[in-house]
Amino acid sequence: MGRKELEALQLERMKHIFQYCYDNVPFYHKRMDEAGFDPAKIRVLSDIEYMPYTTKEDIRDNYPTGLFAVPMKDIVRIHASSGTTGKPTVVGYTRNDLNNWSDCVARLVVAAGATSEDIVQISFGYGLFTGALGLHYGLEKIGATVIPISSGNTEKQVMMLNDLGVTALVSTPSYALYMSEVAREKGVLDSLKLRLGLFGSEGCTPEMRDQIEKGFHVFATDNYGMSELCGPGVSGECELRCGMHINEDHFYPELINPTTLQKVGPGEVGELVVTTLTKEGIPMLRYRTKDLTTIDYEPCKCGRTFARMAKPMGRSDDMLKIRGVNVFPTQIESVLMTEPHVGGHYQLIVRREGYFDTLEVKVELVDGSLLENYGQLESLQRKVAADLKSVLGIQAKVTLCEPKSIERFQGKAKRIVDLRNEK
Ligand code: DLL
Repeated sequence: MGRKELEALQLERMKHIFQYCYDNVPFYHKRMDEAGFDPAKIRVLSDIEYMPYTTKEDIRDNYPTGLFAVPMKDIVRIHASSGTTGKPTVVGYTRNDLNNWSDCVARLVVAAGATSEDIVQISFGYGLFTGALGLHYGLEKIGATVIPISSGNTEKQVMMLNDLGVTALVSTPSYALYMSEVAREKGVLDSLKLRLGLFGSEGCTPEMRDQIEKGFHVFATDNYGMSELCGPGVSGECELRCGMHINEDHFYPELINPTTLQKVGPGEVGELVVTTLTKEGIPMLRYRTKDLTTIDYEPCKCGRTFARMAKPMGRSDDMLKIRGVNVFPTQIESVLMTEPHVGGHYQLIVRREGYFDTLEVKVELVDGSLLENYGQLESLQRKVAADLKSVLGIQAKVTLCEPKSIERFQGKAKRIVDLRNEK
């Protein structure tokens, strides 16, 4: 679809969803009245800018189902995101929502190279998390063979990959890396038929992706989403891997400066704000995702015309402020992954010592015997610290650890340990 035609469709859907929210969700009704926003007066797409943003706090304040636009009898599925603090974010889907959701995911997995011939192992946790069932229905829709193994029991995961000739893997990138280590230990790495990785749900720098591809001999693709917007299915990479195509007929994206809340200029990094154009269960109007990215509206060389968002460089609330300097974990990951002597597992520990914030970067060595060679160890440590300093602008303590000494995760990796508020 050309941009003009797409924008006409977006406008039609935008008018509908704003009116629908005004009529069916008391929270939005009040918000629009307070802002003097009349949904009947939307004429052009940019009229959306008169509508206030919706935030995670708004969802929390209306816990559990206050933002639902339909009665529970029309909701056919509930999911929830765990959330690090307080109550989970509960989301509900109507029958139409589930259909649209699987369409969106189906598009993304096809763009990434999946086909009906693929045997796909889904190693996301099944349950309230949207990742597993989201990919599950999208992949079934394209006729792939789905193995709903869920996460955990990594040795069994590897056995199934091998025994069933699995060709595509769905997981977080960090879990894929861990699985590849176990596959190597079990001696099955070379007999696997795995060719495609459909990874998502957490950040993965291109450098980390290289490590996974080397570990598993797969073509690794990335897809993005969040529970509040449906789950996976918002955007994903095609085989050219030059940004994640946003399903713009269902999700209207904007980018804002998270501090000034103003729209950012073309090509600039901003916080992604999304309006769901078709969701019935729990529509989101101008939802602040907190994810920082850029958007490219040029059609892709693959032929798809949807805008492409860059891999999120981090979340605005994931950013570490250390001695006044903004540090993104992705910057650290990029530095670490280009050093061949260190592995893909790392941890960032932030402490307060006196009035000073300190950052310790713990990373595993590929070869543990280096720990016995003090000279080499020290020079590697100095090199990594210098590379980090030149990228971050601050000094970090680098601790090189034995292989397999850093905790592994079977879902999203928790790499930041911020001890600053602990006694
Ligand atoms: O993680 C949905 C999902 C599942 C997406 C499976 C893709 C695959 P939540 O648990 O609500 O939903 O977490 C959403 O995870 O705001 C991002 O910060 C982060 N995130 C998701 N996908 C990516 C990605 C799912 N590809 C939050 N790259 C989002 C970087 C990602 N971060």
